[in-house]
Amino acid sequence: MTVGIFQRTTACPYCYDQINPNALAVRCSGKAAPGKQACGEATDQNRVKYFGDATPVRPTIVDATGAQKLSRNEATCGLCGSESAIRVCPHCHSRLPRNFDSDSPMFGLVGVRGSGKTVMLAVLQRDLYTTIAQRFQASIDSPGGKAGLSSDLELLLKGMENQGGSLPEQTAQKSTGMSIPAVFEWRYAKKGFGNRDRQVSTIFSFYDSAGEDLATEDRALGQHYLGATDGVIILLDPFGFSGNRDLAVSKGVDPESLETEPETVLRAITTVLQTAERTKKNKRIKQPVAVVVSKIDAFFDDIPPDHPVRRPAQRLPYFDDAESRDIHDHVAAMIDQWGGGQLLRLLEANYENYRLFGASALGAEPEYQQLKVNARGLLPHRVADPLLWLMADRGFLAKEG
Ligand SMILES: Nc1nc2c(ncn2[C@@H]2O[C@H](COP(=O)(O)OP(=O)(O)O)[C@@H](O)[C@H]2O)c(=O)[nH]1
Ligand SMILES: [Mg+2]
Ligand SMILES: [Zn+2]
Ligand SMILES: [Zn+2]
Repeated sequence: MTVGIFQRTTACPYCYDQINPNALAVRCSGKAAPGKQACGEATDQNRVKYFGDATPVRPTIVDATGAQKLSRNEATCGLCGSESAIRVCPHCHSRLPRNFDSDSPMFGLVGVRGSGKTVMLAVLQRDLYTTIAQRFQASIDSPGGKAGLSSDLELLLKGMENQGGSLPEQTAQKSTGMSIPAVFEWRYAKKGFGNRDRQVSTIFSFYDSAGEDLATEDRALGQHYLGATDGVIILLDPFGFSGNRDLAVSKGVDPESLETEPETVLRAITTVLQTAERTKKNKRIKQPVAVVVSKIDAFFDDIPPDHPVRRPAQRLPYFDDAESRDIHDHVAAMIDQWGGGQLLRLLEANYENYRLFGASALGAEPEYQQLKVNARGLLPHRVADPLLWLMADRGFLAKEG
């Protein structure tokens, strides 16, 4: 028996469980039929179980036996008669974007504690809504509303932008469940044959892990997350390389954040990815992996000013692959110089499709111990490049060069 298109499953961008986009749960809209009392809002046990979220919401629609009605589009509430097209994940009850289907790729972000994930995500979120949306004439928004990580990131960004901007505190390891990831839907008109536009859409989901979730024994969540992704962004802390250790300490970087070397982190992530993908012996990991050296601003002095690693990102509505390969080569040389030759060989041996990037969320060095943004303010540098590469790699964005 072949599995038809209607049975195809894909990961929920919120809980990463496999779900069938043609059999989703539906939340009552509360627009009751005449003469009926609309369903009220109450704590949803699935939301509590998955995210510890007790926000009152209307119930999901059930049939006469009490089982959730599963639908491709809409359903009628048996209790209040309201028709609803509010599609939610049958497991975690998160609202799914209208265009959610089995082709929606999922991208993830991982990195060890202190590598700059939280700062990067906060800046990337703003970049997506502003410069990136403009550059690609795209409409980018957050379909689930701005709950969870999305709203946290917005607050953190504000804190960084304020006078005497403060950097986020260390992201806490979740004791139970996970926090709600930041989910984005990106829609735009893609130039088709004969210059005819076609509306295309993709969804991506970023989960801000505490880092040690992925690089230690407790790998279950990491496994679940990376098993669902179609591409991964790995953040590497340049200060973690043996050759930069003294420099980092002299700058006042927290020595605790330098304990795990990038190579150790990559080894752990590689194991998680191999397990998640069930990579066969002597085969390489298939997911495209963008390996990003964060905090590249701290090394700007070592890079010629006219080199693409230091030049601001393009404003043209396509991904410049030639420039990106140029950056890749330069970053590889820098990593090698910092004592990371082994890491480069690890990448080459285990990944079918990877690309190196240099990015900086802050753009200028902070006061590391005081957790203060540089007095020049936030100057993000190439934070969207890895995501754009992943999208271009899937043919979702135009690629040139
Ligand atoms: N120089 C520089 N330092 C950064 C940058 N981003 C983060 N950092 C430093 O790295 C620390 C940890 O960042 P954070 O985002 O909390 O890391 P996370 O643990 O991976 O979430 C910050 O407090 C900063 O000191 C950057 O773009 N440039
Ligand atoms: Mg963090
Ligand atoms: Zn879900
Ligand atoms: Zn109802």
